[in-house]
Amino acid sequence: KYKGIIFDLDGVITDTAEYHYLAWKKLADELNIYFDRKINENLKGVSRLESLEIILKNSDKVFSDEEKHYLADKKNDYYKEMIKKITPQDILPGVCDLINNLKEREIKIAVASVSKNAKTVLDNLGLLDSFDYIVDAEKIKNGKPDPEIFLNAADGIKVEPCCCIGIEDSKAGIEAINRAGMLSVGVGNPETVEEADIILKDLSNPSDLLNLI
Ligand code: G16
Ligand code: MG
Repeated sequence: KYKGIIFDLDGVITDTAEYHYLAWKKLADELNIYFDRKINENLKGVSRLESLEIILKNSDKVFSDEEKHYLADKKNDYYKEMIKKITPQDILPGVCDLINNLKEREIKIAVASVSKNAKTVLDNLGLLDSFDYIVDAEKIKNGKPDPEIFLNAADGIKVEPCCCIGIEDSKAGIEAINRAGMLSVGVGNPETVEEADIILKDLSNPSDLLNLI
């Protein structure tokens, strides 16, 4: 039934979700703004500027657009420094097996990430040429939870949305997959992905997913 699988990047293929958290935490600490892992769950899958807006809700100060761009750039500098160290060893357990199995079965695979750093991360992981299609911030107008990014990915691999499975670790991402009319698979924090059709701890056992196809 399913002919295409669309992977989120941060938190699904590799643990860059942790680096995003650490970079935001560093910025928030510098600004003396309260920020913790619970708040961070709402930032997953959300664009850089929207993430900053969520963090600034815990500050009484008013920031101009110019200041907001400066702060977002600063967070990105911290993040870019962290992702320099990424190597193929940072691919999460089971992901390579899964990719190889899907290719053998001629299932199309895509990446859907709103990150402007997606291609750099995939390149450092050695996965830039492993996918049939990649959609990142450049190709879309609306971020998750809008379904646009997943619909763009389905179009890119030429599979009807109803024949696609989307895999996500974020609340916004699961909503985007559901709204795109795809089967949603949530990994990671079960509360964050509670709206998913299927919830897995991680992808370390590829047959969890292969059994759905
Ligand atoms: C990712 C992360 C988000 C991040 C966003 C933008 O989305 O989950 O936390 O804010 O990208 O990233 P950047 O600042 O690098 O453009 P996704 O869709 O890969 O989960
Ligand atoms: Mg993610």
